[in-house]
Amino acid sequence: MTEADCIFCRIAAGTAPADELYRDEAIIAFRDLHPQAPVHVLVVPREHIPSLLDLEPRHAEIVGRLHLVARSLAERLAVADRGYRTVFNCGNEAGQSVWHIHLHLLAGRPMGWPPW
Ligand code: IU
Repeated sequence: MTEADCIFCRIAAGTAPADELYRDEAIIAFRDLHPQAPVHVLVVPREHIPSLLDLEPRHAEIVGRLHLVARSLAERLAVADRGYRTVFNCGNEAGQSVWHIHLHLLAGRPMGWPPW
């Protein structure tokens, strides 16, 4: 998988469509194409990092910023008070299907634990 083939790199570059909610120099956020909750947003670094296993110490700030953007979107979408869930899936058994890290922001319905 090269960056040219990566759907999230293409969305970040503006060459693939997405229902975008946020964009800055390092992060984009857009609604998930197959939402699993009334609010389901993906918060994505523009840098192509295939998996959490590829994180390096230099990524510490961007990973923290993904959570700050998720919180700000939860507030903007008026779900922060009820509660929301953030999830990174890492690897096949965790259900990762797009190999460019992304933080799921899910909200708008009660959620069970543990996840299946
Ligand atoms: P996962 O954690 O890698 O499984 O999450 C990938 C998500 O990306 C999944 O929820 C898909 O519905 C979503 N998605 C998308 O929003 N737009 C796309 O073009 C593709 C996947 I491909």
